[in-house]
Amino acid sequence: MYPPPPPAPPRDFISVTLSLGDRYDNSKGWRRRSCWRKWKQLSRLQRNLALFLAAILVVFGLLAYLNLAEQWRALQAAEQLRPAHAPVLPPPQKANADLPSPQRPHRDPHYLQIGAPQGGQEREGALVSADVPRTVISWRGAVIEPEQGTELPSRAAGAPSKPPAPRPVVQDTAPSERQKGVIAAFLHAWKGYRRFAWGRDELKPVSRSFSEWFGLGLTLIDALDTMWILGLKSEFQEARNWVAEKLTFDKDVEVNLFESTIRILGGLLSAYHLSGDRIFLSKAEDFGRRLLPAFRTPSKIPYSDVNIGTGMARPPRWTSDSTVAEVTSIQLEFRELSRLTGVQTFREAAEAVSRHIHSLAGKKDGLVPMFISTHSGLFTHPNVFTLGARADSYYEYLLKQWIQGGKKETRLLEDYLTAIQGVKKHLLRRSEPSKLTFVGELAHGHFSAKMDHLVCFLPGTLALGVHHGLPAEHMELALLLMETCYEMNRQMQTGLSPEIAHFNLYPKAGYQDVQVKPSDRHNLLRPETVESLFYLYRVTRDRKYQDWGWEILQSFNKHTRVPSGGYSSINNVQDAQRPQPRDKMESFFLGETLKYLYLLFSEDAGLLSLDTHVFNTEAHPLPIWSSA
Ligand code: DMJ
Repeated sequence: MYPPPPPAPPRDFISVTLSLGDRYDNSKGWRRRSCWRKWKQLSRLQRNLALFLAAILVVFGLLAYLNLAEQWRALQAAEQLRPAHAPVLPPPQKANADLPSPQRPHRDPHYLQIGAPQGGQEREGALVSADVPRTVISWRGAVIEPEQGTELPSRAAGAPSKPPAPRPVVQDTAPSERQKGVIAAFLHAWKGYRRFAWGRDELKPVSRSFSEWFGLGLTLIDALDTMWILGLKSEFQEARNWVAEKLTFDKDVEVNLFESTIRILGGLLSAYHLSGDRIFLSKAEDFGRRLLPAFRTPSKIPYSDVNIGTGMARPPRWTSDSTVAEVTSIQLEFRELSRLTGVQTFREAAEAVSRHIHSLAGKKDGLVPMFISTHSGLFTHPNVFTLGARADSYYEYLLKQWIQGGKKETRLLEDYLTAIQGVKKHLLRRSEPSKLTFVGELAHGHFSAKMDHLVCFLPGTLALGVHHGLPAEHMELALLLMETCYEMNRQMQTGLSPEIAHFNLYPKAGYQDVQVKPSDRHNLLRPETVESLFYLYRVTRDRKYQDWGWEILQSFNKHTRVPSGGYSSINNVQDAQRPQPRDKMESFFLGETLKYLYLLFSEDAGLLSLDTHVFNTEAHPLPIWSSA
């Protein structure tokens, strides 16, 4: 006898029985009943499991659908910007085996030694070029989107015909003593760049080498118009020849859209404007085309970075957002490029951004947050407001675009006026003990008495607005802020401003108005204070502004000048004995700081008059259209 079978264990699984012999009845009623019966036979655990799996399937399905829809929208957006003509990049080539990586340009290649250009007076002692080619490496074949940075955007029907080559602009009178001081400083800086960093992005004056950021001769391009304005003809000609013979954008390199627009595009456009040499315009157009893929995003808010060889664009590595100041401070350059070339795509892409931001919610009395999503086109990290890093030139370009376009685009003026009211309402305070007016920051309703040196562009911009007919009360604020920016320099042992200042809000015995944290006490040779001094002098003709600028130039000479050539940013503005050079000369020292100093010391208000020119945020003068 067999023992009786044990009781059946509880069923923790789903069993499916295929009863092939059963009569097949395909009626809907039978199927419904059968399914229902099977469902009832399942244990509670099995039913819950099945429901859970079904829910997961629904969620995944929904996500996949949303993702597909997003990609479809992005494709349509890209389609609208896609140029009509065929790509003009050469076919892919093999990467040069000598290069450390075929994918990315290497930075700081200290092992490479380079020489000054042939034929100049600085050749003895110059290092010999290792002559490693770093040009076209290829685009990345199948890995990348097949959109090349050099595709030709279509010329919009009815685009204006090309304007005639501009008339050259130079100073007729001999330079003043102080202007000669600026020329000497420029030549000293140029000597270092020419000897140790020729054709490279930045000079490292202490180590007598160079650093690369984009690998596009950044300092040389940024300095072109300064040489023209300072009357340094042979230096300009030599640099011009480098642009004509050596500068190529056929490179697999990523550039930051904003930085390369204001420095390279702006530098080339103003060099063209001043000299009338078409090589600069043709380089500018080539470069501008390679930047356009950055605008191919779902929202048309551009990505921060774009590869000028492959046409691949992307957000920064640490976020999917772009910086508000960056996406709103490229319009002067793209609009001018459109005017000169007749290619409307440049203007349309850049203006779509400012129009979008004009109508965007999330501002506080005209003040904008610092970040914006390229995906949704909405501000992110809301309720944080500053006039410093990441927001600064948004305000500057509202005013300057309005001026550039002949004061017709009232939306820009309205946004600017509203924003200045917003600054007054939310960000202005006075410090103790000297009652300096400063611009602080607001984070979620909490005021911070912190002001970046970058904010020192504001007195100059306010004065520029007043010159163009904006309210006189803006000038009152400009005068007060100029005083503050000067004090940010004067109160330091070196006479040079720290990167960030904190202001005393309450009287404290023995405390000055300006306090500096150890992490903020560096100086990068930035231009903002002297930029504003230039505007203030043009508008008021008060010589104290020239004197203040002269003091600052002396401080640069005393604490940042490197004997073998060049100037270096420093680590500690509070230690005149040991300012600690950081071994880097930023390109804007030549592009902006020295140019504004030279113009500050000029008595000729007609030299790059504020009525005929507008300076981009890298100090490159562009014509005001009504006067072009
Ligand atoms: C420059 O590149 C420009 O002036 C920009 O607007 C801000 N940063 C530097 C100078 O400080």
